[in-house]
Amino acid sequence: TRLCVDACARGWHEANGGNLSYRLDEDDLVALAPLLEPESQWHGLKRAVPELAGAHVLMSASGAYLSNVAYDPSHICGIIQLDACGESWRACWGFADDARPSSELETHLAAYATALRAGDGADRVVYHAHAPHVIALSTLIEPSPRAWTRTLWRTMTEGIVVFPQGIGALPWMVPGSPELAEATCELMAVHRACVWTQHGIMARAAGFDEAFGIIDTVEKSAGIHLGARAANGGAEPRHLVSDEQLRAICERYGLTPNEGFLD
Ligand code: 2HA
Ligand code: ZN
Repeated sequence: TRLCVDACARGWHEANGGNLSYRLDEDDLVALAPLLEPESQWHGLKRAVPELAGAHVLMSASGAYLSNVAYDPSHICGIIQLDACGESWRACWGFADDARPSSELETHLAAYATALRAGDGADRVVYHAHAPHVIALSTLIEPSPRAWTRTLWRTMTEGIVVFPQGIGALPWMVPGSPELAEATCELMAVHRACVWTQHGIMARAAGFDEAFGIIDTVEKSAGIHLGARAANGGAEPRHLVSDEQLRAICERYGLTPNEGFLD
């Protein structure tokens, strides 16, 4: 709820833009057991996620306004359970009045599967936001992980501290499509966040604060870059953090940066 309120106040979720999910842990399941009433009907997934066999996931609903989460949680989101093979899901709580999980459900599930395969099993939150400066910058720079990572790392010192593995970036793709899910997950095996050109950004993290924090840092540095560029007549700003300085930050804070993005 806190994340949704903060993110909506920042203008990241116009209308039904964006979506959010949380993979429940054992303690959550014990606490919520009295509330869970599985429906009998199972729904097949286009792409199976065997890594998530039997998992329960809280997911925002299709068409739901995230700004309403605090007032009307059982319509705005719901909990699904995956079957023992990770091939289909059924609703266990919420999704009142025939609401359905977000169109990005398969992207979220694939992101959890990717995190588990990458050894980041602690990642329990996947979050997608229509962050305006990210979208604006995506109309100016090429959709490559290297271009995005270097632009942001060199604009604001904190960038490499928050996302030392860099960020992913994809060219424009149809929202909610299996192609977008597939391409996002490939990049999110390495990066915790992935930019969707002219659309927004998706992140995976251990908790809600971390997921919000990654997107907030990317969004803030994208905004600073745009402002600096505009103040410089549209040209690339002249005084950016150097590769030597980026390495010095990593040394000081014991970070292992993605070497492919340093010169
Ligand atoms: O929830 O943001 O990408 C609507 C969307 C789809
Ligand atoms: Zn979106």
